[in-house]
Amino acid sequence: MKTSYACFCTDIIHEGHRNIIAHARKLGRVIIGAMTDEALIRYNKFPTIPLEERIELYQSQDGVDEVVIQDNIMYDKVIAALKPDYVVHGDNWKNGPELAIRQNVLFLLEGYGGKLVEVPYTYNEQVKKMDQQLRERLAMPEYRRKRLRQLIGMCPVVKTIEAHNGLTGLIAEKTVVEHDGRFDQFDAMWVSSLCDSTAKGKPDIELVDMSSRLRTIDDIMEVTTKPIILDGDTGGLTEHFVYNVRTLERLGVSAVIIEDKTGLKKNSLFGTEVLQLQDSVENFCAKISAGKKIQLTEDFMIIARIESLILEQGMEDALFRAAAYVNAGADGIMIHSRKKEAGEIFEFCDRFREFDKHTPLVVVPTSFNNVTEEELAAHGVNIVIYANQLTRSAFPAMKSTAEEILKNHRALEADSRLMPFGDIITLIDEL
Ligand code: SPV
Ligand code: MG
Repeated sequence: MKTSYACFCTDIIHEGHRNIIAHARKLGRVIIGAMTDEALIRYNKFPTIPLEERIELYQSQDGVDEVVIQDNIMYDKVIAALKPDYVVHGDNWKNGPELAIRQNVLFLLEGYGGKLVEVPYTYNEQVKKMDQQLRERLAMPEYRRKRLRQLIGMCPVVKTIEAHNGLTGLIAEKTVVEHDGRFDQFDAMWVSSLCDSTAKGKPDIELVDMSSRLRTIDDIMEVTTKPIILDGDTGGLTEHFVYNVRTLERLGVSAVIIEDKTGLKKNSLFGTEVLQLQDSVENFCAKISAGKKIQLTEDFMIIARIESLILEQGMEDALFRAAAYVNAGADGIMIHSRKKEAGEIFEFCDRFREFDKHTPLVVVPTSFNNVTEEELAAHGVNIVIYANQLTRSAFPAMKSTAEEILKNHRALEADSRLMPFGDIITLIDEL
């Protein structure tokens, strides 16, 4: 008997999937591949049910004979193992990054005379509604909040990009690339104090107050599902910080990072060029502990950010503080540096890992931008934050366009650099 294979990356079964199963059934014995979480999250939405439940779900469908695990987006391993006579897939993978998967399948099938069968993609009101419901579920506070911890457990590094409004949130949410046969997307979003302030035309000195920051978070949450890490600046007064922890946790924010500075906070990238004061270890530990005591879920994370290297207080001070902050209850440590090379970050991480194997480490490679995620992961880093690159790329583009229009007294000359409006609105979901 012939065999047909289809890979599923879904948490729900709708008409489209049933249609694929029915087609596969006509061709032979039906084997369904269940994509592992680790493979799934590099190009699809985060799963809302565990792999075991997905396997059961697929297995329970009429017409399915067997379910196997597929642990890579590319089909090499699974096709080598099964040598199916047919691979069945929807016909909606002929454009964009997914085209590479189609080519991979065609190439592999050609090797032994297997065939690709493409089924017209089913998209109707009911399928649309089910897709939307799934997305809504991912956006719910109780699902979104815990996702950062889940990702830390699943990914070599949690790739995080800055977002400061709905549009940048959508870019963080939806950008998927295929490069050299590998898919990638961001895992989480960073609501930067620098970029949130800059977007409002304000300096990054804790001037933009929490109500305004919450407004930004809400705008992002409205249109995204990925977890959010808030740049909480110094956390403010401990008496205020505890209220903010409660609010953030309730909203479904996954983590707040607070930095050990006090007084008028300036952006770290100024380093010692401006007056900046580091908080005492005792005060900062008390703030962390107060925040941890007030939170209600196991999900929410308070991450302590150490400014010792920025303020040239030395490696020993940074490591001493790291141990103290973890002891005070910090769920993670962010170590910051404004050196061009990652040497001091590597040293900190290596030495930190000598006495703490598990507490997540966070870095922001803005100055030391030649370092790769793989190198950072090899030194024990868990979360990498690209903290300001979207803002810094958008600003010069907008400024040049404004100048071009002024110079020419019309918009034609600027046009070649503009994205057609039709492309922008494809980003935006309609209900
Ligand atoms: C931010 O993005 O606001 C940060 C990171 O705090 S940095 O600008 O590098 O200090
Ligand atoms: Mg900041």
